[in-house]
Amino acid sequence: MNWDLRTFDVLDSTNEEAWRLADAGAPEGVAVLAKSQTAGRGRRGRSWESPEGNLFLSLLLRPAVPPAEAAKLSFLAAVALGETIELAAPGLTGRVRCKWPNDVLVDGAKVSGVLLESRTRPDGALDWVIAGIGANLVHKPIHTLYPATALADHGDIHNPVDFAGWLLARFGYWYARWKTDGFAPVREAWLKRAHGLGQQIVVRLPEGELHGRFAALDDSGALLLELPDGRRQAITAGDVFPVG
Ligand code: BT5
Repeated sequence: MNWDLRTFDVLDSTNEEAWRLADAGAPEGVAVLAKSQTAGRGRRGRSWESPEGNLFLSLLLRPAVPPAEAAKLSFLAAVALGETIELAAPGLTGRVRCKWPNDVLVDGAKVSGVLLESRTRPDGALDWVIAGIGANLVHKPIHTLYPATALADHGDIHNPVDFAGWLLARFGYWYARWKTDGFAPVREAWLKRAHGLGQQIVVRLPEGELHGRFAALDDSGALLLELPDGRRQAITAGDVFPVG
């Protein structure tokens, strides 16, 4: 992939800028990097703390796949992020995990999140997908849904431009692989880093909580939760927490 990296000092949100560019017809490979964001966002209307020093990067992609396939790109982004963190901070090797569906953890605390947004055409075909990636290089928020960390807490100081370059290379590798070989190798790489696999978890959904064992990740990217009665339920969206 030949990335076209566009850098900004301040943006509302790199996803928002990538969205504007996509709607104006920008091609696949445009990457938007900002030093800070004034309206960084997470999933379901949540906000993403975005002070200068951290990474805020959004990738515009136009893969020729159905929308359900493109939804799996959050796993690809998490794998690429995990590898980039270990490249940037070799001392963290083995301590970087992927948390379903879209987070990367260091020593069990959230260092990074991925927000996928996409648009379909009136005929249902995918028009574009944006992979928005936030990584706490220097700063971490205090009051969060899930404990947070930053690479600097572990003694690893990196600037966002260098980190973005490494991440684009790893994402580009996995994106090419995904286009030729599909989701299976991405799924396998993600599972090697999966946080909580085989363990008891709580899944928080808008309509309530489900308790069970994180049994597997299926071919669609859904988390298979083994309920106390032994049935398996596929979870396609939600927030996962350890029990206790
Ligand atoms: C995510 O959402 O984890 C996706 C975050 C994606 C952010 C990137 S930055 C570049 C691009 N441009 C954007 O506007 N967004 C993307 P979610 O799983 O919903 O997690 C959001 C929750 O994480 C918040 O409700 C907070 O509790 C917590 N949080 C907020 N800022 C955080 C941070 N910097 N580090 C760790 N946790 C944070």
